[in-house]
Amino acid sequence: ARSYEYILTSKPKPGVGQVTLNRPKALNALCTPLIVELNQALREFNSADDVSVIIVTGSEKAFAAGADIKEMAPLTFSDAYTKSFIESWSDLTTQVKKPILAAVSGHALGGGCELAMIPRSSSVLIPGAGGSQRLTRAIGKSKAMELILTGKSFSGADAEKWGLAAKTFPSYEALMDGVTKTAETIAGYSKVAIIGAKEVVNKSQDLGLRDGVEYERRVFHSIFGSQDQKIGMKAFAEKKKAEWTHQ
Ligand code: CO8
Repeated sequence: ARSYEYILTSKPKPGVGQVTLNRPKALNALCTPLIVELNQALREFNSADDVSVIIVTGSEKAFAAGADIKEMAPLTFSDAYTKSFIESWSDLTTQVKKPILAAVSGHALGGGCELAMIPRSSSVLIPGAGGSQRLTRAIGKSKAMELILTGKSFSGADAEKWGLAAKTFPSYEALMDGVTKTAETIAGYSKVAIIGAKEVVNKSQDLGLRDGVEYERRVFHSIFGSQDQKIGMKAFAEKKKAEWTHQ
């Protein structure tokens, strides 16, 4: 495996790739080189034949304490604007077709929370990595407005209650165990199907209902062009376990 400065990569289970943010001294603050490495690792897992699903996690103490305030402090408008500061973050969400599970423990602040959605506005900034758009779609306008304007922190239990997080766990060990099991379940399916499923769910965020349903149907139709559709349906009829070719 390639060696990185700010992240670690591993394959904890068959079909599962994991990126662990590893900048403990800064509580995983998201400096630009970290985002570049994260992009690189995600791109590699995205194209790796032996990976179906990706876990992104931090440490027990911090998922990520937000954008790197020390990097941003001296930044001028012209630097930020002309060098498209933050734009590399978009790669994270647009270029990865395989499902990503965020395993979040400890601080997930500002850009760290934006990364996990895949807010805390503190005293200086507004969300810059899509948080105002994604959070509002995820939990509704009034709750998002309250959180973004007050910069109030919230717990994992709140995140689950609002539908921002899929699940909460009582401890860090339970979190990592639970997320790995979920990843294994996903990795047990055909890669063609899970990538299609992620694509159609994400489309629901951009399209109106009628277009979204049509889009889903087109992707559904296209699945009939895969080997795994034949394999899966034949296995069902024969009451056997499907042996996916991921083709
Ligand atoms: N950036 C840079 N360094 C950080 C950051 C950060 N966001 N957070 C923590 N650190 C550093 C500290 O400076 C400290 O370094 P050092 O030891 O060299 O002084 C080290 O990490 C440990 O931090 P603390 O000593 O403060 O640890 P505590 O346990 O006392 O406190 C907290 C933990 C509560 C997380 C505290 O560190 C904190 O409040 N951090 C800032 C959190 C924050 O405001 N985050 C939002 C940043 S702005 C943002 O993300 C907006 C999104 C913009 C768009 C996204 C694209 C980038």
